[in-house]
Amino acid sequence: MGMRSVTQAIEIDPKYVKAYYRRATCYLQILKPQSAVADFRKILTLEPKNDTVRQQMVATQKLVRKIEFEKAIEMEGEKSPIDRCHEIIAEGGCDLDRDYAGPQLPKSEDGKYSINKEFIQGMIQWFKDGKALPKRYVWEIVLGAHDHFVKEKSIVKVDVPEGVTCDVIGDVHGQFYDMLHLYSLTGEPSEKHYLLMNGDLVDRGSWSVEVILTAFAYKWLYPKFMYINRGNHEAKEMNRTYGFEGEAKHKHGDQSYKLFAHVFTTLPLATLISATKAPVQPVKPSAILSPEGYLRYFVVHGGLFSKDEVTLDDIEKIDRIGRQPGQEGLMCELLWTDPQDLPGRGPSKRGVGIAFGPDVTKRWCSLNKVSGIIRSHEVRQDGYQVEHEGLCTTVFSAPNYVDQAGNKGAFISIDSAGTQKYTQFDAKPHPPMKPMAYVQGGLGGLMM
Ligand SMILES: [Mn+2]
Repeated sequence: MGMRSVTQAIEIDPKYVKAYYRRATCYLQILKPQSAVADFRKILTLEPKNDTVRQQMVATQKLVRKIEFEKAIEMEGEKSPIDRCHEIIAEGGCDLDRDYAGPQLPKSEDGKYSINKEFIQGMIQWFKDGKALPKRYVWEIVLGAHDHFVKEKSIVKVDVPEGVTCDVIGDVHGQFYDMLHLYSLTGEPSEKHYLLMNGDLVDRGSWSVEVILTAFAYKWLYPKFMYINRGNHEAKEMNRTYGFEGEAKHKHGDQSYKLFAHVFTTLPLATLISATKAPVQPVKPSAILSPEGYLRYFVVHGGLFSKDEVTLDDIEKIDRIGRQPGQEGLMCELLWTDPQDLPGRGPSKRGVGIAFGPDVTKRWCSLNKVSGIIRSHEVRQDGYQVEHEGLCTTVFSAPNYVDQAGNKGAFISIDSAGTQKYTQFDAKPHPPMKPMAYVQGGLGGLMM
């Protein structure tokens, strides 16, 4: 039941407890905890002895207070987490633990860390053994990746030269064991093989820290072979609700979470992947090619916009660093919108952004000379789905999403002629830890 139908159910029967409960859950999911509290309270007037609901109301009230508190701190203008981490490191406040016995980052004579392939392979094994990196290494990896993200534009332009392929990966959502399986299929990033992860690496799955550290470590090592777009879950208000904040603080402390949250704002918002030679297969007369006559794809987590005239230049100019996507505007729409079958635009089923029809996609691709869009953000049973007359493809890479959707994962390989190849894969077993295990206040079960 969606928000509109539960509200109708309440109007028909104002004592319909289940409908209030369902609506409270909807409010939590669309990040309106204040409204959820009101519905919980209504249930308690009808069922004063419902302790589960009472606990959920108390946890939600705590969440509301926490959000207000954090807003107040933001107004006071806290120091940048990047500067603060550098400061703590310089003061000797984040040295390596003496008894640490895991993989070692190379260190130069002047005490600066760098990264190599052996470290990443050792780190992945270390994670598989259920172990954590020392906080210093976490910071070095996140700061190392950050230095590359801040240099990238809000839309990154990647050309695929002869002999190279670029694989586009959709949502991973903290499913570390599935991501390792996926990497075994794609291969790791290299000069012959680029990877683009299209957002929503974190939240829901309970190994989000391991997922994001692995991706960031590759970005640090191979800035020109590894690319990461921001998803709507690389954002503070989502991480607070869907587990990453709790997980990061639990594993590496408050300052580490602040660092992650800031670096998420430096992730680019979209990537334009361009072929560098003519299409090999004859393309349809209606195919849209770049000004040079090549195929090129606009890769973004959510999708297109509430208005038609948005250009690639407009996206490049978005001032993203330090900013959250919010509830409206270009950044919000890039990260949140979904395609719909009907022409035109419709309301979002999520309560944020809009839904865009096949005609909207066609007009936008023609305006920008883009051959198609590749987006993620929604589970698909086959791991991918081609819609909007071939102009809009969804790719999703979390198989058996949150341990219950039963879907396949998929990724898309693009070669130097712009040919797309889809590969599907199934879920792999993981250690016995439920999704959303780190959601604060025991609200995880409500968010599934
Ligand atoms: Mn998403």
